[in-house]
Amino acid sequence: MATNRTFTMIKPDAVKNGHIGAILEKITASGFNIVAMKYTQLSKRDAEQFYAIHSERPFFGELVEFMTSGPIVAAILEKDNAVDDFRTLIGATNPEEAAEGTIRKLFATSIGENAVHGSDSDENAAIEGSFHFSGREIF
Ligand code: RTP
Ligand code: MG
Repeated sequence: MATNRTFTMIKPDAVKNGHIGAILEKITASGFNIVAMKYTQLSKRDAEQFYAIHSERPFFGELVEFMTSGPIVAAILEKDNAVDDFRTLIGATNPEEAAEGTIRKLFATSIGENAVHGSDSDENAAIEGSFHFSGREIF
């Protein structure tokens, strides 16, 4: 995957709360192009693998339970400086600390249930994108 891409998930809380449309609107209005997208649900194994880096953290069990609790929207997004610009658009992990107008400020409910995921590096964007999409699903 080229370095002008990032990977995102609209998490189960935002899906349940009916925010898919509003979040996608904000993403595209901010200049991101959707190059892959699917509506799916993570298995326990998927979530444990996806978040393996956090496996020793105290919140890992909760995180896996939450991320498997309902459907998500997974997508690959394209834009110049995609990883950093998307992290700016989503805001801080804890919505109480997220800047005004960010997706987490608008739609997240807590530090655990925080509406969206955004890759934290070009390398992880590529790994996470390939975790969810085959080459034929990326346009
Ligand atoms: P993400 O990976 O989902 O984009 O979030 P992030 O980089 O802002 O935060 P990260 O440190 O990677 O944490 C991953 C996800 O774990 C949950 N979390 N819960 N209860 C807690 O203290 C806590 N801390 C993190 C959040 O869902 C966070 O997005
Ligand atoms: Mg992260």
